[in-house]
Amino acid sequence: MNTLLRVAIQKSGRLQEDSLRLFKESGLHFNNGKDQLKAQADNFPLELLFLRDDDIPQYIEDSVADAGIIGENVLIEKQKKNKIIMRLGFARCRLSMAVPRTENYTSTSWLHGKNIATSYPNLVKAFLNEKKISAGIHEISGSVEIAPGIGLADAICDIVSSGSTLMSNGLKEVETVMQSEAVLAANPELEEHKKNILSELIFRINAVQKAQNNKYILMNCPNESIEKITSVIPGMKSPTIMPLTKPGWSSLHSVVDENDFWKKINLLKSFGAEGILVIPIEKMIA
Ligand code: PRT
Ligand code: ZN
Repeated sequence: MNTLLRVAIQKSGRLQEDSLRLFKESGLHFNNGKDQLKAQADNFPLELLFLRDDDIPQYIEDSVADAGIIGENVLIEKQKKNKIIMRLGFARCRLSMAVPRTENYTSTSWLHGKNIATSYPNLVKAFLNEKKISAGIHEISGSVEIAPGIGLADAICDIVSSGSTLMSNGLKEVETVMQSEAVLAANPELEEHKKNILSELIFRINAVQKAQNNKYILMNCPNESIEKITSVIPGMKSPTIMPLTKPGWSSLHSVVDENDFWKKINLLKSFGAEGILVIPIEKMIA
């Protein structure tokens, strides 16, 4: 019986660094370098397999890998027996339709009867069906953005991040087909002991993600403001309050969500808080 959870990650490319960082932050340690085919953690029952991202859904379906990290765009395009376990928040991008800048595009009906070059034929087909558009799909595996320029297609459907690739190829983005980010996917029928390892991994990734979205915050405040400040930053249960040697003042410690941090800072200052320190949290378990 293989007692290791086998997790496939991209061998090289945009997903690799963040995937490895996620395992590292979750406390997993790998001895062998990433140049090999696989790497076994020496402090957790998990083995990494380094593969091309496009192959990962098939390997998961075939149980060669139990789980994997891939772009949602690839996962959905491949239509394999994979279940999304959690979104990972990196490699954010969108799959978009683009046409030559000079075209007068006003709605999806422009696409009717046109030829669309893409590496994502299934996703494009689904989009066209939903919009009730009949168009040709020309599948190509790379450099999709040059297709209109060389007369291969009228439009393209490709991954866009900053939009600069489209711009430098004389194209404009006209429709978003899907938003994507890296996801952890798994075979839906894992054996019990592998499910348990996956659960432990998910628990750790959650703790890391939660920590990244929160900051530890310390400040000095007049005692009469403690109640008001607590209502703004209640922390995980309630803030820690410690008296300062200066009479009438306390040190207040709490946790604040990164996203509304700046909004709250001004409020805290208006309540008389001083010497505010904000510190990153490494792991957070509620
Ligand atoms: O070799 P392998 O097959 O494993 O890798 P790959 O070349 O197929 O994939 P890779 O590493 O390029 O991308 C892996 C995943 O990263 C994709 O499936 C997406 O989920 C995600 N991702 C995020 C991106 C981008 N951002 C991105 N910008 N994938 C590709 N691009 C490309 C895009 O294809 C286009 O050529 O970047 C260009 C557009 O970028 P902008 O910034 O100019 O708009
Ligand atoms: Zn690929």
